[in-house]
This record gives sequence, structure tokens and C-alpha cells, in this order.
Amino acid sequence: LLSALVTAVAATAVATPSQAANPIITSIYTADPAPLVVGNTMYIHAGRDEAPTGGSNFVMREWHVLSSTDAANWTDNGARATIATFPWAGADAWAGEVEPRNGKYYWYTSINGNGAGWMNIGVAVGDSPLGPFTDAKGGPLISDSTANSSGLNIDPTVFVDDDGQAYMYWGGYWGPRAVRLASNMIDTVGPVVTPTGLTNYWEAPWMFKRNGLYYMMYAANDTSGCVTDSNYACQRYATASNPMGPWTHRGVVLGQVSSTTNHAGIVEFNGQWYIVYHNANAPGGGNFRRSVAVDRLYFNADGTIQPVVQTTT
Ligand code: FUB
Repeated sequence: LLSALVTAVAATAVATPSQAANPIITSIYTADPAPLVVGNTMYIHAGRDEAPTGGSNFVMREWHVLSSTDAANWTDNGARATIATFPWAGADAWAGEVEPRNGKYYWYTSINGNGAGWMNIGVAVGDSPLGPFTDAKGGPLISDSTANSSGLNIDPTVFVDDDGQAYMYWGGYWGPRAVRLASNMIDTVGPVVTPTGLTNYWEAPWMFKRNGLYYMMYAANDTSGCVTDSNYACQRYATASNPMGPWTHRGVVLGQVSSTTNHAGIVEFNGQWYIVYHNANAPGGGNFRRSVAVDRLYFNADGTIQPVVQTTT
């Protein structure tokens, strides 16, 4: 009887995992994950890496939606948006994030403007986290001609505050940028500004709020506590009492991963916090053949974040 009881308890423990085996999907390569919780499901909107073995450039033409109801068992729901979703776009299905509002799901993403500047930010809209998604604006939300020219228009993160005001942060290589969004979620309001305090910012911002405090996580590639080789990146974070900053740098959340790029999102799901990121750990993986990983994230009592322990199996 005792051994039967032990077996039953063990089976129960196995049946209720809350931690994925990493990488979570190995049938394709996936990158730039953006987690979103809707009801009892965690969705991850991610680009698909299609570079050949040994490739030295990004080949990205579509975005997939991954989903799970337990953060351990993941389904690839296929390509739910592609470059063709944006009739004005030409290439480069780079990073993005889906933000819900008023029963709609807005997918902000980085994409080549097919002659209208190198990288632009487009926005598609759908009725569910799985889409289908269609171009919401008929052209870029942010393009080279509408932002300052000191960096790339990539990696948008969008956050809707409790009062309904929406904010978008983005930017790669030479500094972050921020702007307010209109309630229709497809127009900007006011000037594009350069937020302060995001120490050693490189790319890939991710904004969220916890216990009234605003958090900004972002990729940095300095060798002052971030990485030992500046071809790689870590994830630093900052906090603020105002969604437009100023920000106060707090430290490194996620150290160097096995891919040169480091791009992550943070989400609360079923009462636990998770960090979703990518690495090169899948069989045949590499810097342009990345795979999404999920790990637990822990906060200290004062709101600071404990460094992530990367699980690789
Ligand atoms: O996936 C293309 C680019 O690599 C993203 O825009 C960056 O964040 C980096 O992950």
C-alpha cells in the first residue's frame, strides 16, 4: 500500500510541472519571444529563424505563436503572421510583442519597409492571441523618417497602464526611444523621447509593472558585469515610478546565453513569474538558429529581481 501511495504521489508531481524542458520547441528555430497570458494560457509570440546551418545573417519571414496551459508542455500553433501580413513590407520579421486592448490583440513588430527605410515598426491586429492578424495601419507606425536617426527602429515593447494610457519603447544599437500611443493603439501621441537611466542599453526592451513599480528589462553588451565578450549580450533591468522614466538601473537579470543576441520577456502565469528568452541550445542551433527557453523568475521582498538560473535540459 505504501509503495502504491508513493507511486501515486510521484505521478501527481510529474503531472503538474511548472517548468519547461529547454528549449521548449525544437521542431523549428524560434527567437525574440514575447510572452502574453490570456485566461489559463501562456502564449509566446516569436519570430522563426530560418538561416541555414552555418548561416551568418538572420533569415526571418514569419512569426509563430507558441502556447501552453502549464508552462511545461508547449504547442507550436504555426505561423500566425508573416511579412505578407504587411503589404508595405519587404523582409526581416524581427522582434515584436502582442498587447491586448478592448478585445483586440495588437502585434507590434520590427520589419523592413521595402524601400521606406531599413527597419520600421508595424502593427497588425487580430481578435485572438492566435490571430488571424491583419495590418492595422496600412503603413509603418514608426519609420526612419518619423523617428530620430540615431538607431534602428526595432524591438517594440508596448505596455498599457492601469489608467488606460499606452506606451511604446523600442530601439536598437544606439539608444532606447519611447512614445505614448493613442487609445486606438495604432497612432502615436506626442513626441518621441529618449528615456534616461537605461544604463548600457543595446536593444530588446521589455516593460511591465509589478506592485505599482515599472520595470524595464533590456539587452546590454558591456563588459562591466554584463558579458565577458561584447559580441554577446545580457539582460539588464531598471525600475521607475513613472512609465516614461527616469529609470534607475538595478542590475543584470539574465546573464550571457549561448547565442550572441539576448532577447527576453517577463510574465506572471498561474501565480509564478517566468522569464522567456532564446538561446542556441537546440540541436543544430546557432546565432541565427535560435530557440525559445523558459525559466522561473524570482523577486526579492524589496522588488529587485534575482539573477536567473538558466536550465538547459
Ligand atoms: O531577431 C532579430 C534581432 O536579433 C532582434 O530584433 C534583436 O532583439 C535580436 O534578438
